[in-house]
Amino acid sequence: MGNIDANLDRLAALEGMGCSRKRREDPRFIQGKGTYVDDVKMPGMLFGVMVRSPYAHARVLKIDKTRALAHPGVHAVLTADDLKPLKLHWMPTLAGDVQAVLADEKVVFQNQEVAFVVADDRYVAADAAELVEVEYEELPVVIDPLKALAPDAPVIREDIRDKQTGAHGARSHPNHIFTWNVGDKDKTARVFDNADVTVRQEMLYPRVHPCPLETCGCVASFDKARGDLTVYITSQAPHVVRTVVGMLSSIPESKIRIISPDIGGGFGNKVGVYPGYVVSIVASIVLGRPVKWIESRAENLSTTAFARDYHMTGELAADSSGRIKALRVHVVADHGAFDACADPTKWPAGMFHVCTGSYDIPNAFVSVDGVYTNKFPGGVAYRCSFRVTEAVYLIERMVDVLAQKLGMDKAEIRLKNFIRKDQFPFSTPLGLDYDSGDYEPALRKVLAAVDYPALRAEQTARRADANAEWLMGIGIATFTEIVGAGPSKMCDILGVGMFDSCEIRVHPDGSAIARMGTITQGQGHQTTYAQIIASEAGIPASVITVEEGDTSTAPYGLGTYGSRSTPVAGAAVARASHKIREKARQIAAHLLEASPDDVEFDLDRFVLKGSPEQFKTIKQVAWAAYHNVPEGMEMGLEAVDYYDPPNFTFPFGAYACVLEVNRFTGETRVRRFYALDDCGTRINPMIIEGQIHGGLTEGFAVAMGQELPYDEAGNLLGGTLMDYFIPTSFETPHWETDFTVTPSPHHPIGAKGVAESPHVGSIPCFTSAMVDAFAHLGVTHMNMPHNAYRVWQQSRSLGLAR
Ligand code: MCN
Ligand code: CUM
Repeated sequence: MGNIDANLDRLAALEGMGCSRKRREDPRFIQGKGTYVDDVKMPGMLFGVMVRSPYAHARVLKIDKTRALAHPGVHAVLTADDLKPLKLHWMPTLAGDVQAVLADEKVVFQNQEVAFVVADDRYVAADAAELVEVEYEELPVVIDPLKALAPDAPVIREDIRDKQTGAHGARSHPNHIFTWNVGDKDKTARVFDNADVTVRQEMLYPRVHPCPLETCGCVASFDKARGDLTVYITSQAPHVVRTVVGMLSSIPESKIRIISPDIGGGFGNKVGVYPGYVVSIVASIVLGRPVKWIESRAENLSTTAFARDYHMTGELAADSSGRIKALRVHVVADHGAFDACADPTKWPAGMFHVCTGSYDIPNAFVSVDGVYTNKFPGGVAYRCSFRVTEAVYLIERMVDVLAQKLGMDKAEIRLKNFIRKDQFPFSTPLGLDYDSGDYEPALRKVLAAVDYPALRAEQTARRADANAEWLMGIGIATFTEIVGAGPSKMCDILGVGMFDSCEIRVHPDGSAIARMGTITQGQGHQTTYAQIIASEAGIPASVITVEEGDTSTAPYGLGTYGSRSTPVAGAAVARASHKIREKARQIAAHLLEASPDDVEFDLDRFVLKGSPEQFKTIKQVAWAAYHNVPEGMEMGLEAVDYYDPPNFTFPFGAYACVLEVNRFTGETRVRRFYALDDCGTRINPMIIEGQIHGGLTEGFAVAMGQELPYDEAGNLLGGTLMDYFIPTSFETPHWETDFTVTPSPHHPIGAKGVAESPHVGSIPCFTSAMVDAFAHLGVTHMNMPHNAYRVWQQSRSLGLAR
């Protein structure tokens, strides 16, 4: 008994995987002691402010900087003409397109970067920006992506008007970016032709924005004497920024240091390289002084990486029993005026082809047309797993629509079509190989938890009551996520494969530092990576420092997005830990004067097999590593691992939502939201729950209120927080969470990513519940956002409200 207690004490002291260790980063943050980019102050630092276009599409006839330059405190006003000799007026995007750094002869979206004013402080720069006189000639505007390919549509990108092929194949129109087809078109068509039942539904996933608390920004500092460039930057991928800056500037990467300090939320908004970064660097090189640029909220909401804007049409074919036979999808994807989608996969619609979802659908065909419009660029951001949000929304909506047509229950149709546990690994008709899953128990657990039959009975009673003011909607979503970009044969950024890395150094006293190629923006990496090392190498998490974000110290890595940190870098941590453990075992054997084969790892020590009283702790081994190692072994105890995963990981979940909808006002109340997630091996249950709460809250925001609409002239309506919905604790529902554990078979510790799942899964669940409130009246779909005004309109159109 005593032994077991002692072992439990040793286990607890490690704070390894499975332990809800408190977040190590929070004491700093809650005391206001974080260091964000805007906290960085350098001697002689200047400030840059952008001059932006008021028009969505216009020729730039003339830029007069005279008055701005004469303003006291102004050091420079940069325009495209100044960048031209440096060949920096255009830059490559992550999607194989080019983007104007500063407008070159024309502007193609409202708030596009036109000039950059550098001055002693931000106020002076802002005043001087007003003095830059730009003469525009307005051009006709294309806002609706469905009209972008019309023969007479205005040409947005005159720079590539005659380019017949883009980064993803043939282009059919000057506003056309790509057509991406996946699946078997003819076979799918035949199944549709012969199906018992087919359904078709158009839906819009509106343009939204992740709106992180901290906007984008940087401090660029070029040291002329040393020829070194240092950039503090809000980046989710600092090494990638270094490589891009190296390519653009021809400064060797060894002379570039990119530092992502604390980041106040990224959510995919901080993956790309933005004009503000580039011009700050140029300004610093030109002026020889550090230059800071920080976006305003409005600039962030109207120029840097939005999300979605997917106009989707889905079709399902099924037999009369509800067995799905085929899926067909067409998408018009609005990428804005430059294709700057932060999508590192080789597919132009990212992982959209996960849209067969959790279901065994034998035939599928998907076609996506990417188009240019006069809106700001982006598309991949906001807990999206590279278009999985859109894919899951589509299939979950379609399955609901089919159930309605067949008069089937929406839980039943899902249970009928799930991929079964014994079918994994499962190859989908669109070419993905799901690693593991166990969908049915997950949904059954949720149905039991919310007492689904009772909810349906209550709803039936409510529907029967003609005077009921509150309608009741029940939503279900059972989703399959795809995270962990990625196998480098499928994912790269500008040619760099998407491995990730970890370097661990164990110091003589047994404490350690782990340096990572990823960068936390709030996900708690400093806490959780240490837990993996604790479990896998026996070093207590409390003495492990985790460092990220400085390219001069961290091993090259591709950064944090697409919930890839756990599936990719987490695997590198485990494997580096195993290397440490193996070397330590050899040293322990040497100290125990035993053969390494007779020595085994046990939690925090190395034990002589058969005599557990004879052991060396990892702490003792660490000390020995610096003075007493076996003959011929290098001193020191460190390891590095670069991990290129063999496949993605496929987390999944089952969600249920109960919504109360006021038929007179359109007001809604989330009565219950139950989220069951399966992310394989769980490293820190508390952090997972926090991530899920965050993702659900953002899902609620998107489903219920967020959108970035435009008027016909290309003016962004709602690009400030006066209009853009950010839920506070007041609006946010109460979340109930649950889990199952289905490890990934190919990940060294069986872990899958989790951070985006709640966002991906909750949004269709909200819509499912919203539509369900009106389903008995024949409604099959309602577009987001489900704000009170729009819901009231729906209610009124059905005669339920005045
Ligand atoms: N985790 C775990 N066990 C697992 C999986 C994850 O304990 N099986 C823990 C990890 O150790 C990590 C956290 O959960 O501390 C998230 O891990 P993971 O799912 O691997 O996702 P990433 O760390 O790669 O985070 C990226 C993801 C993305 S793409 C967006 S968008 C998003 C999100 O994280 N942006 C965020 N969550 C965010 N949370 C905060 N606070 N801020 C953001 O900007
Ligand atoms: Cu798609 S948002 Mo996250 O990948 O940073």
